[in-house]
Amino acid sequence: MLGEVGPEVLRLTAAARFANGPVQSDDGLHWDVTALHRHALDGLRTAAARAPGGLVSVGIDSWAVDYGLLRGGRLLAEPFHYRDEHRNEAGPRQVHAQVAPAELYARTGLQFLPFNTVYQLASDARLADADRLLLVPDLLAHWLTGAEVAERTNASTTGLLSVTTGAWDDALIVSLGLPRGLFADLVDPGTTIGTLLPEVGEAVGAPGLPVVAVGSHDTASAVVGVPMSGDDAAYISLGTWGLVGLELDAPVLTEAARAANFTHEGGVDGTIRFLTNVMGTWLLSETLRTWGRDDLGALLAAAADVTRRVTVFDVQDPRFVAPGDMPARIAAWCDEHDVPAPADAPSLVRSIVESLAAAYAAALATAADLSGRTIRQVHVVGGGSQNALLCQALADRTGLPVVAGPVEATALGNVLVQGRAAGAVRGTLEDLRALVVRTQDLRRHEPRTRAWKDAEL
Ligand code: LFR
Repeated sequence: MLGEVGPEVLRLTAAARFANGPVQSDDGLHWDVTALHRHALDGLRTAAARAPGGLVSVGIDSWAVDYGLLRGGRLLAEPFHYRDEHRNEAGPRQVHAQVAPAELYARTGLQFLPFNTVYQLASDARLADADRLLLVPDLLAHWLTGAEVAERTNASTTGLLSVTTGAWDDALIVSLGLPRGLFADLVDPGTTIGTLLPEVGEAVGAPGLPVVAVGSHDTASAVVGVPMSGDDAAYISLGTWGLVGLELDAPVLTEAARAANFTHEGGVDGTIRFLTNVMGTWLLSETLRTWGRDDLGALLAAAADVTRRVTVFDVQDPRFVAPGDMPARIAAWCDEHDVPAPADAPSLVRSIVESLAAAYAAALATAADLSGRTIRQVHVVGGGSQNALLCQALADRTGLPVVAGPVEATALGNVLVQGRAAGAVRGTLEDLRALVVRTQDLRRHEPRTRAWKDAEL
């Protein structure tokens, strides 16, 4: 994405878009990070050619938890993909035999997800050969600059960072038998990581371009781009996941928070994202992939016209995490729970939408309970904010206004942090968000009383 940032300007244009699917190998599900790198360089070249006065900097964000292992600066193999049913079984067992879940939570504040880096490492045979671990954005930054750093917001998703100090938890790393030297020095968003290596700068037409750390965890950047103010707003960063929560400045490390699986991820400017991972648009995209269709808009329009009540199922059931035939998995869930499975495509899509909205409403209520905050407004950002049926269902179920947008909150949060580092904009997160409000298209959904009760079976 090419971004333009100034005191009254915040604009994005897409320089390149490309698919980023999983690749199945004998040893598990992988990312094709080599292809990602190539596409990123192509995009950078396009962006450099289009930027009127040239590029000022580049910042990288991606999904969290996954990593490349290196030896002597070289990648050992394509990184594993966290949505691997089988690889995720052994890790938690092994780690919990060494450190109890309650202690892990007290030290790191991280929710239990079987694919947290700490669990993936426990069953990664390649670890013995590695001398460095870099999370995906840090790996790309390494290829651009030669530097090896660990950007702090993303490092917080490894399960190895202290929630109280924000530093690597050395004692935990040692008690899990991990080599401390694997982990690079931490940097904060806004720091310059380095400049493009001469051959890279040449290839993309931007010699000497600084690479600036941003909230390199996509959710960290997305939450910078949430147009909220005050402490009564909640957010849902809605992409493949629905990340539902609040921004806090102090952790809530209670047993209730652990039981509810609420996490404390590191945010930009030392903030804490107190949230839980709920299923997101993954359920819809895998359903469409199974059907061989790409007309989500038409399906959602048909789903909006469904007047029959539909089944609300548990979108958090672990069977929905790995890639596969979601319509069949939903039908199996309904069978097992003795409720009618949706009979046709529009009903199935409506059932997914109502089930997601119900899960988000429940997570929002839990966030309010655990934190003692009152939520008066919900922001939905990311690709899923374009799903008006879902945003309206959420307003109806929570009884709260839902503000939808911006769609590209992550890219906006990324360029805002770069813009601030370059001195093009100034201020706190509140100031950056006010700029989002002044410049971006937002849509408001008012709650309709009891409408959802007519939709649910
Ligand atoms: C969203 C996200 C979530 C993280 C999941 C796996 O894209 O980054 O925040 O829990 O992907 O990394």
